[in-house]
Amino acid sequence: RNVKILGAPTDYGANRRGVDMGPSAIRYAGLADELTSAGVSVEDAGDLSVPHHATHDPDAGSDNAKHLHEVREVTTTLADAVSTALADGWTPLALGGDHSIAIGSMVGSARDADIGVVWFDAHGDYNTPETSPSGNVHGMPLAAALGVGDFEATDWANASGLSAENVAIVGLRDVDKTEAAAIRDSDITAFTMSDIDERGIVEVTNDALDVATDGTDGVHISLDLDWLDPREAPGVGTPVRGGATYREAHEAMELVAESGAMRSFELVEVNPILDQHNETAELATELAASALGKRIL
Ligand code: DIR
Ligand code: MN
Ligand code: MN
Ligand code: MN
Repeated sequence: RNVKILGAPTDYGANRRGVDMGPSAIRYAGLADELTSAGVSVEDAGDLSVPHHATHDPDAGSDNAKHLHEVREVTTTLADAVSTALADGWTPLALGGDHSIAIGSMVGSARDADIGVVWFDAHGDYNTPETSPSGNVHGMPLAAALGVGDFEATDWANASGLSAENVAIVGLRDVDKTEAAAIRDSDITAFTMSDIDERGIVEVTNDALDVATDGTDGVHISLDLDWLDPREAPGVGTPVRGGATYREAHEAMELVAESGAMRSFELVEVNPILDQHNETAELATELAASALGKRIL
């Protein structure tokens, strides 16, 4: 496999600063070497250009969807980079940045293909501007890509080759009230932490991969590091207790690799400012290696 690293150093979708340093933190943790040792050939395309905080238009967004104008710029840039990388035979690996970058990953990945998505996250990320209690777009990327609610009118945010029947969320444990109802009413398949407790990570991950591969050309894997328990991944903006363990996370990523279905990939929400000794970025690089085929023996 050939992997193209695309840095997306943005925090416009998040509730706090610092997540824009995620790409640097993940590179510093040794991502390229880790992937090379996993037998993957890697090219780092550097960071995409992201609107500068000092120069963006503060009036361009609204309280319902903060910095939506900047998110749109990042989305368009990343979507083009992802679809070009795919056309050139690469597996794109986007480094966030907050989870709003997933809009660009999905739009790009689904431009010339039907895709599924497996979304590893504590959160549903299915808010819309009208349901979001925070106005932060990192809580909305699945709704944006699927064209739900207000996002029906934002063509740039809709992933053409993606439908809700092929989306599986894994590890839910912190969902807003209206968002929970919307997820239940949608065609998304959602596996909560309780499902993992009851059925185990292997069954749940394989079910999620079945949902995402059913009738599609490939799968976008979105890994929000807050999927893991904060004991393993403290450097995230919205930590929630009771997340996936270190071993569960590796096992899930190994199953992703075994499925052979990965089309595109992203690591998001690593915030080194909130971290100690860059451990969340180090964990992200390890998990990326497992998802791309690294094995113990
Ligand atoms: C919350 C937090 N549901 C929101 N979302 C996060 O702002 O919509 N997603 N942190 O990863
Ligand atoms: Mn602003
Ligand atoms: Mn998320
Ligand atoms: Mn999250």
